[in-house]
Amino acid sequence: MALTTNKAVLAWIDEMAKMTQPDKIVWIDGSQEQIDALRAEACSTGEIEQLNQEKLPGCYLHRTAVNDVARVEDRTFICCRKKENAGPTNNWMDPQEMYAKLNKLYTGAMKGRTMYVIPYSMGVVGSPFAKYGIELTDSIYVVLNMCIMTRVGTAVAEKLGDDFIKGLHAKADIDPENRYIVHFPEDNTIMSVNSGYGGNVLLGKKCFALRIASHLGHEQGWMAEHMLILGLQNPAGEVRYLAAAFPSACGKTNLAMLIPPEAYREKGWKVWCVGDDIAWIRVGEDGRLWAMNPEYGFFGVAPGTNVKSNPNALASTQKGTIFTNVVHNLDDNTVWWEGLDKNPPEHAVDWKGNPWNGKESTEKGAHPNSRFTAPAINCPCISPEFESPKGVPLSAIVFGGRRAKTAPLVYQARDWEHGVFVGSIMASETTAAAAGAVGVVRRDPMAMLPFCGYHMGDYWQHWLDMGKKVGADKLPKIFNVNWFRTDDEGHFIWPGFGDNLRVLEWIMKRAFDETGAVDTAIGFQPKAEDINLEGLDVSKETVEGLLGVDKELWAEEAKGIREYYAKFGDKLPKELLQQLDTLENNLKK
Ligand code: GTP
Ligand code: SPV
Ligand code: MN
Repeated sequence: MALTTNKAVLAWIDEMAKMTQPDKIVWIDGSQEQIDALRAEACSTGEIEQLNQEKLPGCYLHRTAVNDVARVEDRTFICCRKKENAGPTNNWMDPQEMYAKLNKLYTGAMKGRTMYVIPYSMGVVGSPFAKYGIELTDSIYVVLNMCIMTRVGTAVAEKLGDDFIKGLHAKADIDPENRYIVHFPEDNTIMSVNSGYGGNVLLGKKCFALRIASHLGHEQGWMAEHMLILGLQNPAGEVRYLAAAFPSACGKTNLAMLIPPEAYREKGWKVWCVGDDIAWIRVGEDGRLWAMNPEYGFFGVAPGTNVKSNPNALASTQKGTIFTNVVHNLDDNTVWWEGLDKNPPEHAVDWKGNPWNGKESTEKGAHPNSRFTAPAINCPCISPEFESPKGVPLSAIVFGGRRAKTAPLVYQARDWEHGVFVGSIMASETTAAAAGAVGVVRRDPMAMLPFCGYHMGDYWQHWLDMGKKVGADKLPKIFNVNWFRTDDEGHFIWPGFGDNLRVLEWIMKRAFDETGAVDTAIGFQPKAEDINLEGLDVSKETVEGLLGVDKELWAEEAKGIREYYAKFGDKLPKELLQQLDTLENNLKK
């Protein structure tokens, strides 16, 4: 039975059903009974497998098709009416042409199948900042994931207005040649076909909460960003908040749930996780920038997650979690992935569904982009502000990427404008989170290259405009970090993970004018002795090296930035070009 009487909603569902021709339409009410029934049905068809319910209650395993394991950026489109509004960083096609193309792929795609209608909310249901959507899908896996990642069901259906975001997903034949992830920002519509992988099919996440939402934010004066949000509690008991943008698989989940080194814990330092992937940022009543996490769960990278690197993430996955493309340990019906421990199972099934012996195989058992979908409330350090509708006030914004060389451990932008420049010139090595080559350095402004739903030049201007609106005295301070510098043998020099708190401490002190800095060619930097190394086997000289700015490498970098900026033509804000001139002049000094 339909959960709403909203005519616009019902008419759209009717239209989509006529095209896709499902046997049945089922509304998702969010009840535990319905979730249990869907889990049972998906287990009976092999779509998911129930794991050891004593060790991992409510946990399930799923494997995607082997050709369908990551976001597909070259098949992701922004279809606004004017090509120029999508900009040089997005794929574009004329909306009418794209609708016609998709229509063919969707026609009859749900024959013999069930269409599930998922009413979901991004943000706390009923809060002024929540936005609602409906995802239509023929995948129970998608339904179960959406029930973890977003707030789903009857309460949302009651709130649906005519401005709800429409999402249609059909697995079709999982045909990579006909896979499309398409956004029509002017129609509040998302269409995804021929995939079953997370970022391509959980339409509330990257499609809505970033691509569609960034477009809405541009029109309405707020921001949707690819950022974690955390609260840093200091020994005085104060909690100060920051948001950080790192590209996919570059450490957001890990930083958001960080456990401080022992010497810090003893003094009372603690990190509270508000969000690990997406931040919606607005000007609050006090005139400051406030960030809220529109999601309800974590879709986190499994490999590398262990009791040492991220115990809070691991704890989050011990109940009510769906694992995708990890190793199935047949001995005790649990899961495993590279980097979980040094004890891979011998009797196991790998992510492709083949028998796998972890002691003998030279092949990876879990896909490098294998993931867990875990309820946020499972996280031991989830912030008391997680369900606060207005979010938390930001004292700092941090950008960062994965750079073997060039980018130092940390530096601070001189002011907001410089900070926007610092975000715009971000570059990072590509990871397994997107299909294609891994380890190639590319520009990824604000970690939004794959997620900005409009012209990147307009997006940078929007950042500058937000800064003017808030004003210097109330703006968060902007920083850049890099945990990934390597030595000549390719090993990471900085220990990372929990020890990143040592850098966050400096960042927050700077944000509150509690410590000094050195003015360098690229911005403000700490002296090596300003980074607390208590209890850490890293020398001051090593930190000096990590903070070092190689002027030759940076001059090369500046050249690359100038070439990159040229792509944006008239839409490149002149302030950013001036910042680039300043950088080049500083490097010559
Ligand atoms: P998305 O979910 O794709 O947006 O990724 P994310 O930014 O949340 O990245 P995540 O925290 O899942 O980390 C991705 C990979 O980077 C994992 O394999 C981590 O083990 C590794 N990683 C995270 N933080 C650090 C760090 O401080 N140092 C090093 N060397 N590796 C890290
Ligand atoms: C990312 O790729 O940045 C992710 C995973 O967070 S996905 O949901 O696939 O986009
Ligand atoms: Mn992400």
